[in-house]
Amino acid sequence: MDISTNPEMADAAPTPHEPPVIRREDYQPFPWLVPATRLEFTLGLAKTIVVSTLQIERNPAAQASAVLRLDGDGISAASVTVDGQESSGWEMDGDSLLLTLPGDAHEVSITTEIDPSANTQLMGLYASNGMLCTQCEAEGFRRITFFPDRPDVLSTYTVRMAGSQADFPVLLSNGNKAAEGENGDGTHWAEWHDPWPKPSYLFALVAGDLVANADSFTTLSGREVDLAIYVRDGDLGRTRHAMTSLIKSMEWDEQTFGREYDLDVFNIVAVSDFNMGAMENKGLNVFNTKYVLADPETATDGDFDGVEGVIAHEYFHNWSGNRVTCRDWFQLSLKEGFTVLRDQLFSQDMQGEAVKRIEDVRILRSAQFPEDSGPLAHPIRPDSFREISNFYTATVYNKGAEVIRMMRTMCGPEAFRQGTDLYFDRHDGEAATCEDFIRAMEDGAGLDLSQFRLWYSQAGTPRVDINLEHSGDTATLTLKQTVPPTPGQPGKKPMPIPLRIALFDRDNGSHEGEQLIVLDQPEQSFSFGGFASSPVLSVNRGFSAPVRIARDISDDDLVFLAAKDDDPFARYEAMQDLIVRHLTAASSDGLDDYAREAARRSIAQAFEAILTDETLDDSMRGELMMLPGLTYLLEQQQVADPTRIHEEREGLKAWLGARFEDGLAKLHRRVSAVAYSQESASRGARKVKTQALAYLAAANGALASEMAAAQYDAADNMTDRQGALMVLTGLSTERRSAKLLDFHERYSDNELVVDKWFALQASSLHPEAIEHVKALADHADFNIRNPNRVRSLYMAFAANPHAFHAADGEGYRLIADLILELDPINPQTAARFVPSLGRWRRIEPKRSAMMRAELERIRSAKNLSRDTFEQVARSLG
Ligand code: 0A1
Ligand code: ZN
Repeated sequence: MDISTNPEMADAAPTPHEPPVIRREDYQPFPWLVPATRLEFTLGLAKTIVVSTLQIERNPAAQASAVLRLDGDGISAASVTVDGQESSGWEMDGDSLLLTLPGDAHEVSITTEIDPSANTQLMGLYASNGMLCTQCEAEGFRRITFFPDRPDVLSTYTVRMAGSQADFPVLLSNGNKAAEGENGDGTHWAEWHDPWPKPSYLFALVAGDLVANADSFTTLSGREVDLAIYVRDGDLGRTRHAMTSLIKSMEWDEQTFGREYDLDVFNIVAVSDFNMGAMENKGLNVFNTKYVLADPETATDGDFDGVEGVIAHEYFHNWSGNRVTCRDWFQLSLKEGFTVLRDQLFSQDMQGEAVKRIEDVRILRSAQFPEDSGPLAHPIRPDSFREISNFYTATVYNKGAEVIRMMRTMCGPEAFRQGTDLYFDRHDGEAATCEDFIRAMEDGAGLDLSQFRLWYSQAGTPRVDINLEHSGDTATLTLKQTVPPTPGQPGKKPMPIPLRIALFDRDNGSHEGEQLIVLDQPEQSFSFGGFASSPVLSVNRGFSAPVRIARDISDDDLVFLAAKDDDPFARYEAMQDLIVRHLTAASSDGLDDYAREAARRSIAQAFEAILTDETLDDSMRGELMMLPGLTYLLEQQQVADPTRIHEEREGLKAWLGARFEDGLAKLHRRVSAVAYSQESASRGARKVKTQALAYLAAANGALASEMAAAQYDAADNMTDRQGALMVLTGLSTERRSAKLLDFHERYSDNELVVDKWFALQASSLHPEAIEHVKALADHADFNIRNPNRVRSLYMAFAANPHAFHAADGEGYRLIADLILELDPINPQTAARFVPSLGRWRRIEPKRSAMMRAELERIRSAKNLSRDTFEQVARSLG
């Protein structure tokens, strides 16, 4: 029998070259300082020569060592000189270069030669559409040259690059341009100098045939900053929104956090081949085109928001990440959690707090909650890893942001600002730790965070059980917290959980003011006087703590809150709770017809109020109309049957669609008359337009197909057109193929829109979605080397429950095959598909066994990357 199909044998087989575990507690400062670095590049797509010259001196704060260990990855040194003399005193230890040095300070120069066109991992220096660009976070710099590639070694960089004038008319690096010139032989050169000491992960270089949208910004203290967004010719017309977002971000950070920009230029470059969203390299941010290019014709409202949020995120890193960086990669949340919070607060101010908060919570629950309750759970400050790329997670980013947001909730925005001011003052120019941030918050914001530190070390989403009793004129709230066990952390301590609450008088529909209570014991009671009758509890308002709430509350009270709560998040939450409860019950124990009908009627009552409430703006109406996502629903059960939940959810959608057919059609008509703009009312109109269509499609395919085709044809923007096509793609109608064809033809020269075309089909409700995905993998436009394209087909598919969880296991096989094919090409992207299979323990036994078998099959493959190995091993763990 083939070893790959026999789990026992696979278990028994020793794993060759198991990548080592790196532990936070083993941190040691680097024995050498590198005050200055000079890099000289002779650029070519297939051959680039790099000469790096490091000024080094002993680090008085570290244990002395005569050996300088420089990290490398897949490179070799053509020559090494020390103080100008060719050296023979070096050797390779695996990928590292070791150099024994006699003195306290030296100049070390190393020459390497690399082939960017062969770099399919997109880490280090690589080629994308004829241009050269870099990605160095977290450990890509070592693929360019030998260096202490760790975030606590800060150096000033001078970069000289030379290359063909025709191929690379634009030559960019970090900092300010110092000089440039032509060589007279068809090549030219530029020299850049970045005065701010930085770790190697913030190094960047770009060389290519690019055009720029240029603008300028004057900082609060009067510094003139030249801004430029570089894109390929032809994309320039779609950079305006990114530029506006950048300028708004710069203003906002001055006003809200007192942070000013610190160079004379700020450049952004868009690349089509990129593993993540974007990268905050000092003065030279490199972006996935997805987060730069947007115009109404080709980008949805969601895309516009994505651009604004990511532009802000990367810009904000200039302080939270670059001026104050991380001591080691275990501290990643120090820069990422804080920067996500900063970008969330910015977007709240730009777009409106209520809807943005709801969206952020939805992301947390669909991406981070499952991580926290699965085999890959880890604290926001992890204790160990094998491959750091696997820790750019929703936990480090989004839960990290929630943890800092809780600090802000407990001390208020003014004290919070004092805390962040102190943090930036104290640690400017340093590589800091999460502990440094916590101390600055204690000292600057006046918080006592001794127990709160547990949020940094304990994984798992706390659960809070809530009970409200009423007797006499007193309401007593009893809260109980449990933090579930997670891998490596069987027992947990109680954590401080700040909860914003309000008690509503059920007769007059109002409350006497919101209060903040902090649950910091396993169990605690709080009493409130002055209630002649039992109040309705609104809890975790604004989602003040990233916890699961289990509340003992009637459907009637949820209907009350869904209609009346003055906290928009709490109102949304009441609606969600009502539906989650029903769908969970219906898909686990099963419901008799009477119980199902009764629950649906409660939901309908709240739904009707939402459809007809004239005080609601459409953006908020759209949020309230949204059914809870499947991932979140799956989370509610210890062991779930995804198909069953999916069917119950679709069943409810169809039932609501039928019951409110007239109301939904009327709503669709009303909002279809609203003209396109980026104003909130117009965006809200588009949101509910497609929502209405989706409900109608579940109930009355023929009607919805006609309406969707009309919406598609009438659309003067991508939000409406994509929404209509999404609905059509899920239906078995002739219009489906006609419009899909039309869409592809219309936008075939726009990669980002073609990505949408792939994703729409891979995530569709169509019963043959899995067959469509298989066919699309052979489509001429599919390219496994382009991460956006891979994600648009396979991430969308892995998140499509009825297709991915197909009863015969075909969906699991497809994803496992993809992981195996992609791993040797781009391990970072391949490893990101593992978590979809990793949830096998929480899925019903038949599917669970098939998911596990696919993980075993991957594990038994030869030469797995560190990335994929680690994720698979933890998932099987
Ligand atoms: N620091 C970036 C995220 C990032 C991390 C790794 C990358 O390598 C492929 C790229 C980007 C951010 O938070 O935006
Ligand atoms: Zn970031």
